[in-house]
Amino acid sequence: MRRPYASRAMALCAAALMLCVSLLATTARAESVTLSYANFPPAITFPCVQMERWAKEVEKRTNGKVKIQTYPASTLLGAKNMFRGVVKGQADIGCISMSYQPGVFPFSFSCNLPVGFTSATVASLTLWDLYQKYQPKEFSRVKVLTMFTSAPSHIMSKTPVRSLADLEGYEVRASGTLAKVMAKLGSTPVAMPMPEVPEALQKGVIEGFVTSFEVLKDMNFAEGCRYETYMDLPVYPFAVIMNKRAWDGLDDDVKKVMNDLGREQALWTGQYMDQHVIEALDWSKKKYDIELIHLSPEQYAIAQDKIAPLVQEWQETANKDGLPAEKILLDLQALKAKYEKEYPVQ
Ligand code: DTR
Repeated sequence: MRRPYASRAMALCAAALMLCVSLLATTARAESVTLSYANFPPAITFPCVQMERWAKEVEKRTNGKVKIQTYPASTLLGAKNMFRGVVKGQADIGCISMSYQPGVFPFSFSCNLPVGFTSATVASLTLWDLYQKYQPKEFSRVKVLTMFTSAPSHIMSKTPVRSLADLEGYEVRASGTLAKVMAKLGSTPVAMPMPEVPEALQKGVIEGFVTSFEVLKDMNFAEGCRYETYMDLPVYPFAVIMNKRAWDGLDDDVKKVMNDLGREQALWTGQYMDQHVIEALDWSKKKYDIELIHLSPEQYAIAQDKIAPLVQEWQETANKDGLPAEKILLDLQALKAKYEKEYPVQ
């Protein structure tokens, strides 16, 4: 029995409406996607400052097609579960400090060694170029969007460190290779992610910590740690990683924007970091009258000699992990020399 005309017309209208809704939804999907970007330290610190810059650039360069919802200060994922969280898709994007997971990132630790980096700019470009060349398997489960490093590390402490003797048994926060560095110098390293340092200082668990100077301002450490000892210790490597399924779901034009940003963001972050260290030291001197301490040339040389063997130790471990360690170190030194010429320290 044929249905009355009216009900056939209503069925057609319903089908047309559903088609419009699905077309609108597809267009909307094609128009914009929002990606979550997790970060672990406070919003004012340099890993989060670079995150906000990257997010703004992606939104601008994709004409608003991609929006980035940022989550600083471990509000979505913390330092210790960042890598696993991104692999599992709990965040689309995340920033990791490889030094928090010794043994997991043997390749990245090449740039966490006492190899003489004098700036975050040179170290960041070196790390990025090495990653591009070697494509290490430690990042095979994610898409790496960019990489960068801290500036060289020094000691910031509640009590002054004026000689290596002052480091004997000295409880100091240091992660990754910097923990081994501090042990070689006779101190007692206590490894923890940066966000845990304020409480450890306040509770007296540590007397000081080792990292780059900008945290004197960014985390107001200058207030409680007024003694800063120049040590020219290794930088800390970072990577910004993306969940592979989220990456695969992006349109090709968006992937091109993000790929083009990779090296640019490494350079931007390195240059920001080097400039911000200068600003932070100036700010800390004016606000808290910090004391900048230089070891004697003899003590400085002894310290550098004590930690130099860590390079050979990494080489042996990295070879066991199947990495061409000697080749990586030769490339590292060549890239470092190239970028020191291109970006001389001010
Ligand atoms: N201390 C190293 C690297 C680092 C240097 N500045 C910051 C600021 C916020 C987080 C980490 C860092 C580290 O703990 O990874």
